Amino acid sequence: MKYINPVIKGFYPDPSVCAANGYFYLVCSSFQYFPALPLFRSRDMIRWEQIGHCITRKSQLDLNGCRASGGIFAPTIRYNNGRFYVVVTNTDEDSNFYIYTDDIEGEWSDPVNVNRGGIDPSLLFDGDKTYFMSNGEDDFGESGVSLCEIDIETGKILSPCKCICKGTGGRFIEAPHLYHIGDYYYLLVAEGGTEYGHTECLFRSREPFGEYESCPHNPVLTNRGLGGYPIQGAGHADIVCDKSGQWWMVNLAFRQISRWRQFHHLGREVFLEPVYWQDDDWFKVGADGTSRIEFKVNDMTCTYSDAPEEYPGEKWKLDPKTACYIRCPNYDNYRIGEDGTIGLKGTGDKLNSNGNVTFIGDRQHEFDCTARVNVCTENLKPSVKCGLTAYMDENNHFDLAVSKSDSGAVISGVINIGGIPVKMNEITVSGKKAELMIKAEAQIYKLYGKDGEQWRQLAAMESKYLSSEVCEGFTGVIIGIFCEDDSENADFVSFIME
Ligand code: 6LW
Repeated sequence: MKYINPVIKGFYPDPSVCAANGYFYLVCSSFQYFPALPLFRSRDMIRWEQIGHCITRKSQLDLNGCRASGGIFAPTIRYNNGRFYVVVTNTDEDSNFYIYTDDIEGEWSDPVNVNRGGIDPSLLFDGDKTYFMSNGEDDFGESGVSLCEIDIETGKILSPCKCICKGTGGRFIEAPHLYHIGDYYYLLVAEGGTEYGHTECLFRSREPFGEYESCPHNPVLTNRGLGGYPIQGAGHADIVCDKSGQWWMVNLAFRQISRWRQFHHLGREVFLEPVYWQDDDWFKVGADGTSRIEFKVNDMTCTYSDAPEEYPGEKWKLDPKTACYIRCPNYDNYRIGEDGTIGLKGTGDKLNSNGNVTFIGDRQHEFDCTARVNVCTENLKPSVKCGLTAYMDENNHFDLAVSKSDSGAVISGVINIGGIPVKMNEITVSGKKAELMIKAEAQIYKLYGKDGEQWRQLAAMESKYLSSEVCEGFTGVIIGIFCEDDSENADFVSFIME
């Protein structure tokens, strides 16, 4: 079997996976975006389809005022007795909760709170017991991975919470996942932080509360030694066994924009590695503990190569299954047509604020990406500003902004870096529409407006200014359309997707 990493491209960090009913299911973090917790399905761990989101109702989650890269962090998905569970942190409220469903294609429950601190919660179903863990302080003030037993019906804590692992010494011990396999409890944790020093470490114990011993070849996964390699930051992992008995690890990592430019703006993505059990009941991961671009997986071992040199390009589109909104969308301000037409009604909330701007977007999955949209300008009001944006967060985004002018509409290229908007060039267009295009390459974004028959470049900026290294935070670029309107009697503006 041969496959190319990442297996899920674009901003889908902190993957967690489980197997059920002949499928694998995977969830990711979503931070300030709604619906929250993207949910994927696969038959083979390689080809993934996003089937929806686990949090779709505002009664499940209020993201009002949520900071960029705040909100929903690091879920874990598990399946037990016919029921799926996702346990997660809302960092804006410092709360840990789980939701569940018996119908993976349907709605998920309201949150059940677990009164424990820390982030990156996880569950282990073990016989008739359910264990809850997170990284944070235990009942005795000890920091690390803290474990307790809970009642899965109510979320009530049933035992003292005890620190079971402090890691191998790397900073930021995170993302604990506990498994009962054979005679051991195996604990996977990430260490080193989610940047270039990221690692994944393995521990085991005969009892859930410890003592845990460290795997002799820790970290079991890291790319920190592969300077200049296109894939960096491998860590934050979960494992699962397929029907043939082969174990797999999913983890996050990111693609840096070029060999010697240590920036990434597409977000942390989902990578897959084969897991090989050893005679001593430890396991090894991937290519000697590293994540690589192309794997060939055999029964007892794997080989890898670094093809492809270039990832394919993409034509960006808004897919209703995968699209997302910023914070708390008011769905009355959106009209999504079957024919590729979208109506957006602006409010006083701006793209540059931490409010609920009228915005719908979808992830950029490839470095090379073209996004095209036409805005109907016929009835554009003077109070409207709308357009197309490559959006990292409210302070960092590259926009094509359309507004009304005496002779038609003006298209401006506006670069926002660090919260400072700089207008580059603009053109005035007559006629019924303003045609907009963003063309991205690994190292640069170019923004165009159509002037008669000619595309005119209205702005250009290096992609590194939308990267996590510059903007901080945990998200990746989402390309979207937006509309702002300060007036009392705002109306819909039509966008036609090309
Ligand atoms: C998440 C932490 C991490 O909570 O990043 O890579 C944080 N690891 O485990 C946000 O995604």
